[in-house]
Amino acid sequence: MKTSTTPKAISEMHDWTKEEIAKIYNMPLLDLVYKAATVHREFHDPSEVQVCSLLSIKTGGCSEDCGYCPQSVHYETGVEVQPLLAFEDVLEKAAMAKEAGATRFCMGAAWREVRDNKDFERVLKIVSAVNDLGLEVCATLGMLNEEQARRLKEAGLYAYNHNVDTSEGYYKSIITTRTYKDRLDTIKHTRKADITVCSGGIIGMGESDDDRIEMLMTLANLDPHPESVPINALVPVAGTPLEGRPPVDPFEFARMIATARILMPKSMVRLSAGRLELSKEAQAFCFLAGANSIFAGDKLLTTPNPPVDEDKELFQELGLRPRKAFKEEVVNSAHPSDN
Ligand code: SAM
Ligand code: DTB
Ligand code: SF4
Repeated sequence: MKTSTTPKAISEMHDWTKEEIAKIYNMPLLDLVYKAATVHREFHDPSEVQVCSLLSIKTGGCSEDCGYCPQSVHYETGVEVQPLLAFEDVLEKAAMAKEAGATRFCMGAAWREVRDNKDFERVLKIVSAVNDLGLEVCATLGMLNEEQARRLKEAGLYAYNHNVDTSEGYYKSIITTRTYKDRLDTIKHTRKADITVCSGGIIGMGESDDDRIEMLMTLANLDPHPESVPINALVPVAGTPLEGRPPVDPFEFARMIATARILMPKSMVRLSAGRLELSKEAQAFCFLAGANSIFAGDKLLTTPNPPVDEDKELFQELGLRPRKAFKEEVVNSAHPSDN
C-alpha cells in the first residue's frame, strides 16, 4: 500500500487517490503528527523556519467576490482602497524586511488578474529591484497569462502565490466570479515560466473534511509539487459572508499541516493566516507537525499578525532559527531536501 512506502518514495508520488489521503488525514492525531515529524526530519532541518515578509502593494477594491476576503468590492469591510504603492515605498519596506531578518519578500495585490498596463510595468521594476536586494521575491497578483508569467520571471520573480483555497466542489460556494480551472491555469502558466509555485488554501470556511482532503489531493497531484504550501486559517472579517465563522480548532490546523507535510515532503509548509489565534503551544505543535515557514510582521495584507518580538521569543524558546534564502544556497550543497 502506498502509505507504507518510505518518505522518499512518497515525495515522488503525484497520483494520490482520495481514499489514500483520507487514510492519512484520519489517523489518530498523535500518530499522524509523529509520522509527519519523521518525514519532516528526513527532508528538512527541523530547527530551521523560513521567515517571509508580506506587503500589500495594492489594497482593496477588488472585483472578485471571494467570500473570505476583506478586499472585495462586494463587501463593506472598512478596508481603505489604496492604489499601487510607489516604487520607492515598496523598496523601503523590502529593505526594512531584510534588516529584520526576512529572506523572502511577498507582495500582494488585490487584483482579479494582471493587466498589461503601467501598473504591471511598475511591478516588474519593483520585482527586479527587490531581487537585487538579495531577497527571494514572491508575488500574488491574481490571474496571469503565460506572457505575463514570463515577464515576471525575466524581472527576477522567484515564486508566485496562487492558492487553490479549497476543494473544487466547495469553491463555487465561496467564489462565483472565477472558476477552479482559472486558478489551475495560472498555476500552469507560473510553472511553465519556471517560477516556483506557492499554492495552498484556507480552512475554517465551513468546508467538510472531505473538501480538505480533496484540496490536499489537488495540491499533492500537481507535478512537480508546489515548492510552498501555505495553510491559512480563515481570519473572519466583519462585513464578509464568512464573518461569523467559529475559529479553527488548533488540532485541525495541525492535522492539515501534518497531512500536507506527508504528501509533499520536500515542500515548505507555511503556517500562514490565523497565527494570531494560536497559542504558542499550538504553534509549536504545528512546527512539530511539519510547518517550516511563517509570515512575520505585524500585519498580513489587511489583518493583524503576531508582533515580531513575540515570534522572536517563540523561536528562542523552541530553539528555532530563521533559514537562509534558497537562492543563496550553492547548487549541490548538502541541504537535506536536495536528497
Ligand atoms: N488577489 C490575489 C489572489 O486572490 O490570488 C492575491 C491576494 S489574495 C488576498 C491571496 C490569498 O489570501 C487568497 O488566495 C486567500 O487564500 C488568502 N486570504 C484572503 N483573505 C483571507 C482571510 N480572511 N483569511 C485567510 N486567508 C485569506
Ligand atoms: C497566503 O496564502 N496567505 C497570505 C499570502 N498567501 C498572500 C495572505 C493572507 C491574507 C489574510 C487576510 C488579510 O490580511 O487580508
Ligand atoms: Fe480579490 Fe484576491 Fe481578495 Fe479574491 S482573494 S477578492 S481575488 S484580493
